[in-house]
Amino acid sequence: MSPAKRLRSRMTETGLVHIMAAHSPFSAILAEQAGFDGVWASGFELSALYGLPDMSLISMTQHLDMLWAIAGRTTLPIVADIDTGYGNAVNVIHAIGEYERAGASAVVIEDKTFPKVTSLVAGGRQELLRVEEFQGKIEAAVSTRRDPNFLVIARTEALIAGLGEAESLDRAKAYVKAGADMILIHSKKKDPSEIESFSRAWAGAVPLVIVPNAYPDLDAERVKALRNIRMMIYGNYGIRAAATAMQETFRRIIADGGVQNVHKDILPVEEIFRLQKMDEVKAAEARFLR
Ligand code: SPV
Ligand code: MG
Repeated sequence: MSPAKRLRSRMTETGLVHIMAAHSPFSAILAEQAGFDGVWASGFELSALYGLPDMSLISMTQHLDMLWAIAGRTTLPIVADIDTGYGNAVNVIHAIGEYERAGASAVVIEDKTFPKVTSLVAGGRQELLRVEEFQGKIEAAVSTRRDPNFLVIARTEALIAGLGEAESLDRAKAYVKAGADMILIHSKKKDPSEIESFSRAWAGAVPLVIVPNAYPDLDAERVKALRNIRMMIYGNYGIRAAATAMQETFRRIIADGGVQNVHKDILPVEEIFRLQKMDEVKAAEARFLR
């Protein structure tokens, strides 16, 4: 069964899949071992990994290279964050072909103009595309995919842009008409009221996706009660967790004048060997090195 088919089946079986942000093959390995249903090839996380803001500065090639590397180290389905699709509908056609070939099971395309501005930043300049133009991009994505199980998820940033629920609902319905398999509704409000209200008002034919980065209180139990959200993406938790650990450890090493204290508080190198599958290398050495 293809990873895309597995992702769809898992959504049907469990009613809600949990997708963890990954910015590297290593973080995808950790997500798989923790028990997530899939990984989110996050634009925000990869931008941060390069020390850059999430403003369309990372190229499609950089993102694709990382996705390809991730696909080589995890069996989990990969949901690719392709931002605005790197241009117009023609760019989307090219992108879908490349992302499917690289191993993605789904793409999320957002209805902002290129270059985009990261969604959660206070006072961000948020400009949305005309609905008809974005519909063309969704139609282009749907008609390009080869695997019918490959998900095309349309993301509306209407709430992020401050355009309100009615505009968000209208846009989401228009994107479903264009063939979107799911709608990602994003909000930067610190509480989940916008998302809960949208979800209650949503009578569309397809299920919803959320990214509870700004409103962490909306947990799986509350999400299930809303009944039409089938995917939760933990959009920046990988890089934030990594940054927390590195910041703290690096500070302590400077403060302590050495690693004598921190070494017992971080993973032993043997655990990294395990994650790197050193045992397989040793077995190959024993078998083939003559
Ligand atoms: C990402 O992780 O790249 C996202 C989610 O798109 S957010 O940064 O919250 O917009
Ligand atoms: Mg993103």
